[in-house]
Amino acid sequence: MSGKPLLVTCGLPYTNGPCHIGHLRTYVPADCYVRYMRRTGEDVVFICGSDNHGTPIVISAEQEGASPRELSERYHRHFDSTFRRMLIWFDRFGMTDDPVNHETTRSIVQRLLDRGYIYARTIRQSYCPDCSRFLPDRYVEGVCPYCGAIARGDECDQGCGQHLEPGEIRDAVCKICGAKAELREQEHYFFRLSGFKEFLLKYVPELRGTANARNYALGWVKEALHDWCITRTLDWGVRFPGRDDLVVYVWVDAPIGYISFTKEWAETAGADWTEYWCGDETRVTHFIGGDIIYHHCIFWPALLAGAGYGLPYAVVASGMVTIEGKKFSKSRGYVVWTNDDYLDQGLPPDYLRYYLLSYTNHTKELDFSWKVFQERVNNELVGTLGNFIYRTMHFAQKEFGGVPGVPAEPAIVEEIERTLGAVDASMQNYEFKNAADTMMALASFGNSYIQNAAPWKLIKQDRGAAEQVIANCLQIVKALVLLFEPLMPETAQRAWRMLGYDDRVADHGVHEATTPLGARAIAKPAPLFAKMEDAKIRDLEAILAARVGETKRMRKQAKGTVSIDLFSQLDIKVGRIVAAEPIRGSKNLYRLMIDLGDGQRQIVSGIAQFYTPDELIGRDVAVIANLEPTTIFGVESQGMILAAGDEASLIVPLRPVKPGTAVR
Ligand code: B3M
Ligand code: ZN
Repeated sequence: MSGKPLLVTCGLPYTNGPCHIGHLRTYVPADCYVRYMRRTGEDVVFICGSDNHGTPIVISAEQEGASPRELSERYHRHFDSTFRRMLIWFDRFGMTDDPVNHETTRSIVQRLLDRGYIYARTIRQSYCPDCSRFLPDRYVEGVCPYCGAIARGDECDQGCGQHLEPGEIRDAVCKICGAKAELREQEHYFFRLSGFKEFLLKYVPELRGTANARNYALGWVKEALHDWCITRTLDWGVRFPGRDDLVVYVWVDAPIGYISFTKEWAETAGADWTEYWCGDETRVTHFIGGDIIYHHCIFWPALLAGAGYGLPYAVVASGMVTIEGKKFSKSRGYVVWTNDDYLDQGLPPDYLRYYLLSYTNHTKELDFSWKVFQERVNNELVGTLGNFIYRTMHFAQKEFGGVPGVPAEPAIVEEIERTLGAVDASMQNYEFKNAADTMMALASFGNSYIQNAAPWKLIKQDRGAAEQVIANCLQIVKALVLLFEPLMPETAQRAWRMLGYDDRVADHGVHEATTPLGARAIAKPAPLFAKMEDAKIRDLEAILAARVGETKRMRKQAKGTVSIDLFSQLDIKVGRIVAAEPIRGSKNLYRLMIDLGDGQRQIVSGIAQFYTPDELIGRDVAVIANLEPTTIFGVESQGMILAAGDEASLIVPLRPVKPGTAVR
């Protein structure tokens, strides 16, 4: 334990969609870590909030006919209450659109401007001539310049995953009206990330947290660091100082939210926020999804360093979630919604918390499946942990009316101490699965011990010996309850009550696991966990299957229609046939030369059986001009002419138009 208080944060959820199991994969372990650290005596503040800015929220709001603020408030409340239901309890859950964050962001940006870390540069950026507006981020769609996949303006989300700077995307199309975007000049502001290479080469290797965060980040720092454009032409967001037409990029004010929410918390708690964020050594620990390592290990520390703040101490990055072995996808229906699919089905938060924490290592991919969920609940929670606690307490209550006043034997205390040490090492290293497994191993140990010692037989010959056995078992129960509290707080509290305590288990340190319980009466115990029945699991599986089937059907139907965006990506023009000649070796093909206004194209077309070259030359026809070139009979074809029916009736303009005129 170092002198400084610990500040733990979780990545901020965007306020444009509900909470799902993918979110929980980060928040549940963070909450578990916070609870555990508190129980070792650390002073911990746990901070999060909703991320309200950025184009996806503006676009979602536009689609719903709400304002971005209204949409944000709605989802903010949703996340706040859902986290509480999942027993993820933040000390402060703020909003990035709140005044404190506007002020803090502007003051940090101003400081970076003053220090020369932010500079202005005129860039060419996508602009929609029809909407008369610049098109930031997701307002444009086009082709990734790195891999050729269809991408959105700020990220190649379906291809190589590259972050795209404004103006980088090719063949950009306006998301609002579908018009071809043009490039226009505008003055923007850049963060001089390239100037932080030396700093990051030193900082990143020393960063605490999980190795995946460090390793990925270091690889990227070694490759190249580009300056980031940190302004956007939007109304929604934090105004860039001195510019009415620009807001800062969402990835600037979102992490600054961590500071703002700490300030908000400190204000009500009567604490000093600078203790957490300023000075050489902070204990700021960020829990994030593995997809935002770049932002947290590279961009954010550079921003903090530039502005003169303390630097994050640790970054803990979780692996992705898959659903029944399939890639997590909201649009394909492979998603488990925290409320609809889990909590509102009457399932206890603790079961899901346990699953998420114990399924696999924190940095690995986690598959969620209802079958595995059932197995873990029934075998581990009901069969091992619940069973041991119940049989111990049942026997103690029935035979002794409660906890006998005998202390546990040294061998038992040692076993508990070994467990405490191993759990602590795992927790300190963010290895939640190992911690959970170690705890469960203590429950298994308890089960074997009580089975072998068989106090129900022993009591018939030697009541004192049976009393000792059950005192030993009760000590293990106490240890288990204290240890499992960070994972399953609700169940642990219930078990604590059953042990005859009337205060909060969370107010007790884990080191109390070995202190004697003291003689006390206990009431008749009740089982802590309930088995997941096959019928219930089938219902839950059916909900998921129905959603996947439903979205599949919707996607199939959608095959019949094409979005205006997609259509407008086709470059259809009127072209004049200026030459036509047969291709050697083929009965059907002509090599056509087509005038498209801006030059000639060679197109191979299968119409030789229906027209003579003379019938074709001089004709105007509809041409798809941006089809990927292909080679037919050894001749390159750079487009396609349109024709109807079995006899290739050519599509020709009714009234004369110039070659190159767009078909719309
Ligand atoms: N709002 C969500 C994400 O990309 C984003 C996190 C911000 S953390 C400062 O996972
Ligand atoms: Zn790409």
